[in-house]
Amino acid sequence: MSEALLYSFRRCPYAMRARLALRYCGLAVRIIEVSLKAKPAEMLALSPKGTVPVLSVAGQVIDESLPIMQWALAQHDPDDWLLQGDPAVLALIAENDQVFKHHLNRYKYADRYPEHPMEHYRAEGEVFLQKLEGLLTQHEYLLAEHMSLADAALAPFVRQFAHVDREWFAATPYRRLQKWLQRFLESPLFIAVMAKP
Ligand SMILES: N[C@@H](CCC(=O)N[C@@H](CS)C(=O)NCC(=O)O)C(=O)O
Repeated sequence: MSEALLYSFRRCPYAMRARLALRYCGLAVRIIEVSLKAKPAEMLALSPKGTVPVLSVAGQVIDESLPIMQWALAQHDPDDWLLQGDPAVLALIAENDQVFKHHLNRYKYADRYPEHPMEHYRAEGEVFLQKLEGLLTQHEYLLAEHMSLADAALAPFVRQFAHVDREWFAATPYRRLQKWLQRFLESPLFIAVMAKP
């Protein structure tokens, strides 16, 4: 197989989750850090829509983060991140991507959405945090006793939400979620994918 390339942006949560899965599966991938203000022509030639991450491997281009993760796990999934195809994994990721992400954007950039105060958007996003806290009362990780695709796909977004106001997040009653996030942030996998190029 020719060298796999990932066009990435270090702080983008979608690119983060793609890097997590690619590193976890153990395939050698060259990461190309791009400037979102000046995207490389080679990346746009592969994927004109201009979002990161973009994976180019063996003549194939995958330009959405979740399919990149699924491609990686199809190559190698030593710790059963796919949870043997449990549909709860994709359902939780869909809720994250379609609902929680929407509230996260409004909370993070509340000044751009002056129809409501920041607390309003935060409370909307908090509904999902409550759901995750409930899941963590059942298992050590979101859907199992070990990390899965769901944890890797959601954690970069929960991290962003928590970091908008760290003191607020630390003061919430979501003790299990706080511990889950902390464990993720301190994991060798996350630290490795966040290393500066
Ligand atoms: N649905 C896409 C979303 C990717 C996305 O929106 N990435 C952002 C960065 S976090 C981006 O590239 N935005 C284009 C830009 O800012 O020009 C995926 O899952 O890969």
